Parts: sequence; C-alpha cells; structure tokens
Amino acid sequence: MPRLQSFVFACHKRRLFFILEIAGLPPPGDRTLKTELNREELSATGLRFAIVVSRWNKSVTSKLADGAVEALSGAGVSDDSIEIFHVPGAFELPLGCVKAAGSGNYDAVIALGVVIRGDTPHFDYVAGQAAAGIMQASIQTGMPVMFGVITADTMEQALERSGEKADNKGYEAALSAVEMVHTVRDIDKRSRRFFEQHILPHVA
Ligand code: INI
Repeated sequence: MPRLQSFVFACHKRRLFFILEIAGLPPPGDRTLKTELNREELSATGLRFAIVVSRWNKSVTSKLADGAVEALSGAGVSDDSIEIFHVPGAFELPLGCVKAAGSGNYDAVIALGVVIRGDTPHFDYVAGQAAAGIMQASIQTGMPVMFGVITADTMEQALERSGEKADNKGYEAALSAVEMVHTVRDIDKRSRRFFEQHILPHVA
C-alpha cells in the first residue's frame, strides 16, 4: 500500500477504534466475553477446580461442562486438577457447591445448570434459590463459587448460551473462576502487606 494511503487508513482505523472504545464496544473481529478483562492471559496452572453440574436438561448442561473444561485446560489446568460432580437439578447445586468449597480440595467451584421457564411458578423458585444458594456458598466459604446457570424462557435460548467459547456459559464461568482466584489472592496478599507495614510495627 502506498505511504499516503496507508497513513489515511491508519487514521480511519484509529478513529473507528476510538469511537468503539467510547461506546464500550470491542474492536472489530475481537469477539469477547461480556465479563472480559484480558482474562485469557491469566494462568491457572497448579490450581484445582470443582465443577458441580446438574443433570436436569442434561443435553445442555453437558455442553456447559465441556465449555468449562475447555476454558480451564486452555488456562493451563491439568485434567487431574478438575473434578466433576453431578447433582439432580439446579436446586441441589448450592449444597454441592458448599460441600466442594468446604472440602479444602479446590481453589474455586463452578456451578452449572439450566433452568427453563415453564407454565408454573416453579421456575422462579428453582432459579431464584439456585442463584441465592450459590452466592451464599461463596460468601459462607470465602471461596469463588461461580454462577454458570442458564435461566431461559425456552430451550432454544438455552442452546444459544451453550455454544462455543464466549457463547458458552460454562466457558465464561470457568474463566471468571480463574480471575476470581487471582483477585482473592491479590486481596489477601495486599491485606497481609498492609498488616505487616502499618499494624505489626505498632504491636511489636
Ligand atoms: N431443575 C433444573 O435444573 N432445571 C429446571 O428447569 C427445573 N424445572 O424446570 O423444574 C428443575 N427442577 C428440578 C429441581 O432443580 C430439583 O432437582 C427438584 O425439585 C428436586 O429437589
């Protein structure tokens, strides 16, 4: 490309990227997760994960489990550092998560399920309690417990969220788990440093 032409092209490209950035949109061709923070660069080598997956809507939850394993493997987790546990339905996910998180065997837990709205209020109870229970499991144990549960009106919607990589809720939840392990460790490390620098000298 002649020099002037490539200069004009570069200017337009920069302007386009600037507009996209202001609009909070990713650059073209860069399909990112909604929760993306360059997390693909985070290494999970040496970390251990439990995946708690419900059998209800198994054809979809198995795809979520595949997505989660793919994300963890891609981040450097070895196969024997990923353990999968099954529960009957999303309602049972919180107990499975509390047990896994409390075992001390893992650095993070990933809950996977699919709840589809039917004609009765059952959906609200199952989805609501699963979400609240998974959050509680995390708060109670102080361990990252990820909400990889699809709540959808139809099976079609659920399938859309169980596709490849960024379109797979399990994949997204697993990358969030890796990020949260790093975040929690960072908070602990900084708290220790603060204690050593600002508290300990006044106690000794
Ligand atoms: N469990 C799900 O995971 N998804 C659903 O869509 C669902 N529906 O629709 O009822 C569901 N129900 C089962 C529930 O999670 C419990 O397993 C069951 O109630 C036994 O406690």
